Amino acid sequence: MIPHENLLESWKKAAGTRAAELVEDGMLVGLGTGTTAHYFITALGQRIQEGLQIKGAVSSSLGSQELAKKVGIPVTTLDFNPTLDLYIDGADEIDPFLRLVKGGGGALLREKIVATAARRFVVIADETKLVQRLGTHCPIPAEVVPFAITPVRRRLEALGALVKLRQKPASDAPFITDNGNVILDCTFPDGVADPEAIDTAMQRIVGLVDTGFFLKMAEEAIIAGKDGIKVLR
Ligand code: ABF
Repeated sequence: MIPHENLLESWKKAAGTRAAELVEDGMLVGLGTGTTAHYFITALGQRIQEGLQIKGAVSSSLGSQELAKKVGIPVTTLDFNPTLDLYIDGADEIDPFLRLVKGGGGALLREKIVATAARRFVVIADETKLVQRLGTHCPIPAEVVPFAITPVRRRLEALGALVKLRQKPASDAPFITDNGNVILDCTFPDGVADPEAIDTAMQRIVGLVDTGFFLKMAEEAIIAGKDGIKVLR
């Protein structure tokens, strides 16, 4: 059953707020993207208003950076601070091995760059994001150089994917990422039985910049749902 929207929002807020408690004085923090990360960033801003002093935060999207500035979080870049202490971000799907699909918001490449710059990545989500098999509820996004759309699409189809060029909401124009690329959303009809193998095959396609698979990256998940908050490791 799909939870009522208000309930879903309260779960996202609970996960985001709990994650803000992980931030300590002097940390360099990675800020995720999406509605759950939005609650985290807002809660972190609140803690900073109350006296928490972090060294700085790197955002995984221009949208998150704007929000961070608005709520008083000191922003920095990976050029000044290439190693972060902690990255907090949402996900579209989380499997029992903490393998993730991300990129529903289109920020997958920067999210992966920030995630790999961090010593610790904690994923935050409501319980509707938990799946037994990745690719069950959402497509696997691939960020692709616009020049290569057609050859990349053919190679993805040869891997068994149904491929759709992502469009801007309520428009015929393609969605363009913060890096000037497009997104090809790849649906695997029975989900993805072997994410590592499919990820490796996708990554080999020239012109495909990165995939929305985040494998062996998150070490912890804060999941909020009808029974409260659970931490998965
Ligand atoms: C980002 O936001 C993405 O990687 C993922 O697609 C999405 C999750 O969004 P939400 O928290 O709004 O469900 O983290």
